[in-house]
Amino acid sequence: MQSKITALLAWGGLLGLSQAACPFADPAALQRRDDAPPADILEKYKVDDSKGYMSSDVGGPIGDQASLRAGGRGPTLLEDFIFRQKIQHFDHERVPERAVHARGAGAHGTFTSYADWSNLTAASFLSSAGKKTPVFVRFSTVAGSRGSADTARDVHGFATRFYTDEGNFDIVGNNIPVFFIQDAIQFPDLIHAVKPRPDNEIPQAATAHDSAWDFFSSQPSTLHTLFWAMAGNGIPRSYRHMDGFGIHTFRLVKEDGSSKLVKWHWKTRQGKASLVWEEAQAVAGKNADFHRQDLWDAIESGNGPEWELGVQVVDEDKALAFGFDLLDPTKIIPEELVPITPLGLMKLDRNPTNYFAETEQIMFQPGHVVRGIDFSEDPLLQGRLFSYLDTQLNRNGGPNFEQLPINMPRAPIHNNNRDGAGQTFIHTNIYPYSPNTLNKGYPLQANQTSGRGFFTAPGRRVTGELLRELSPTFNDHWSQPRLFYNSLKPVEQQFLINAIRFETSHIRSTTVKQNVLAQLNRVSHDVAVRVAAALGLEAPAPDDTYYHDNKTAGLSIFGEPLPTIKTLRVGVLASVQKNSSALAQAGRLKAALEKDGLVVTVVGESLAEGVDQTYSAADATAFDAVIVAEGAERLFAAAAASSPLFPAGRPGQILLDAYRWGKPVGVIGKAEGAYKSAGVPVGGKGVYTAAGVDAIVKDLEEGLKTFRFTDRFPLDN
Ligand code: HDE
Repeated sequence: MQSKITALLAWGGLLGLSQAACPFADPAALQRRDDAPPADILEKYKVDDSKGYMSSDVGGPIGDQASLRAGGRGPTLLEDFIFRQKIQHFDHERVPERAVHARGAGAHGTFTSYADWSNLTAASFLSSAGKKTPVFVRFSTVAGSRGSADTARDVHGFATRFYTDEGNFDIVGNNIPVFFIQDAIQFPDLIHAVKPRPDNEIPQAATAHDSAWDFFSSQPSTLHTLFWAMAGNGIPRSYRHMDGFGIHTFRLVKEDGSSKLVKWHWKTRQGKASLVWEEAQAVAGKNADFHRQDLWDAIESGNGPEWELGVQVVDEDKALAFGFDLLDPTKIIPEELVPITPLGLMKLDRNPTNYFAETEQIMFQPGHVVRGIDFSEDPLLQGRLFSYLDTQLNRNGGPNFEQLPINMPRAPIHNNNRDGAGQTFIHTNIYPYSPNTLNKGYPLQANQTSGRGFFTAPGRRVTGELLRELSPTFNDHWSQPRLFYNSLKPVEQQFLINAIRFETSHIRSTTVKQNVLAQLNRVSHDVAVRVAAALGLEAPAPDDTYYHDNKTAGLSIFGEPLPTIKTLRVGVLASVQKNSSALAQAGRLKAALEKDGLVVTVVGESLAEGVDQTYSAADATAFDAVIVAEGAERLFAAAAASSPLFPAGRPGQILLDAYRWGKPVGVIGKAEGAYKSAGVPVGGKGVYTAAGVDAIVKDLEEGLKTFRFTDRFPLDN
């Protein structure tokens, strides 16, 4: 009897749904805005399966490894509720994946305000120095489906939820500060054009096809974003090595109602870094989870990434002062014109406990704003304010998705919204309407002066005739892509051109190719000529209406040294069989590099002690730098290619690929032979030789700051 009682108690705990566990168990709390629910709502919903008996969804103990049948060889019975419940739940395990941004990864963290920003906004999470707000961030690619590879060339989502003490605030941004279109009504067209072909669903997570470039070249507002995506921003080294942007102009509103126009920026503290395209394609095959893994590992190792949140602030009457319209989401405000005011720091330091419950079910909306933050009339933003709510209804199958633990605000909720599928609140108020007298008028109406309510910035004035067209202030699609191109280093311009060549070489239609060249030519004759050469077509004559020589700082990715090399990954190639002292040296090298926060993998022929990975599995895609330990160079020799333990030539291939992709490489000991047999030219920048461990560590760490040695990549001229 005693043991039965213990077991019952255990089941109650397992389900995690006891009275004490409900965050709103105390109905009186619902009546008072100042009585916030517990900070860590998620903890209350965690289910610990490490003890107790298996139970059905309604709590009775069950065994579920065989279905109930009539006789050992007979049919399964309809009465088998255990079978039905298990299979039925499985059949409904999926919700629709996101229509865009389906592939992603997320993490928890904290945002800390640097100061009291009441000179800018009434937002409570920015109201004092050191104020901390929990956040969840989801990074993503746009075009690919949920199972697509992380390193597809794409715009990357950077969506942040602040669980502020005055409700949830989402910055649903990207890693590129501009967008393809200016009016939300064109979004389905854009996405239909970039998604795979409707007949055969090819290609997955790629824009290298006719329809994408047909749309891009017919809709020149896409050019600016396209240029960013074709440069390193489309293939970041990791989510940690990219900036984020809110893109649209928003408003910050002060207590007194005055407002300013702002653009949100997330600046990475890890430094910006990008893959190179040949590498990104190889990574997609070797490790489709490359970015997801990187974020997870960095957080698990205690090196969670950080971003500084900042704003560019512009007076309300200056929306047209810069030669373009601040309501046009295809434009940046160069930082020389309006510098960024840093507001606070975000650190991600906790991985999700359950991918589906947290990362998949978080439902961001640009419409999730808090007091002190207001929208602008940007027509892209205006459309998004409808779309995200609508899509969440579709994904969740009902209106109660904000009650899911990952979506639930850390502020009390009181309103007259009722019922619907999956309602989890047990409302005690039997007068769910306003105005009322029977519930003493509760919940009260909040506004600017009572209840710290929302208020629309009084600075917003809307007048005008009804028209179905964009303002002529949105018409220049070519000056800013040119500004972007001018601001890149020559090798980055080359990468951009190589990317456009790659993409456009997949186009079959000559008309589309010609249209692409015509648009590129409006941005830059140089780009058009160089792309046309690869397509075997003539570039049109210069079309110089929008040509200029302006540049802006801070857009370059390659060539800026990284502020930190912590968590970058080094592969140390050693030979177990032929030279055990190489393994000992690899161990010393590993210890020295790990002291500086690098992640080191020692590669050997087999998983002997001291070896982390075998040549049969290791690959240059997994390393930011490769070092060959003394004696291992023999592995590179042709004779070693016949080793039964790994595919022909693997060790040399790892060194060569690392070199080809611009990474620092080094050899300890007899370097020349090793480099020669791998096919790596000796003596260039970032190609190190050293007598011992100490000497190589210094060189290598310098090399990792440089990250990529871009002089290894040929330029057109
Ligand atoms: Fe989105 N977008 N979007 N988007 N977007 C979605 O919402 C949409 C746009 C962005 O990690 C969807 O929950 C329209 C700009 C991110 O969960 C959907 C328009 C920017 C994410 C949707 C845009 C973004 C989404 C799909 C044109 C950068 C992933 C599932 C007006 C500022 C968020 C979902 C996450 C997701 C619609 C344009 C960023 C369908 C109609 C501009 C980071 O609602």
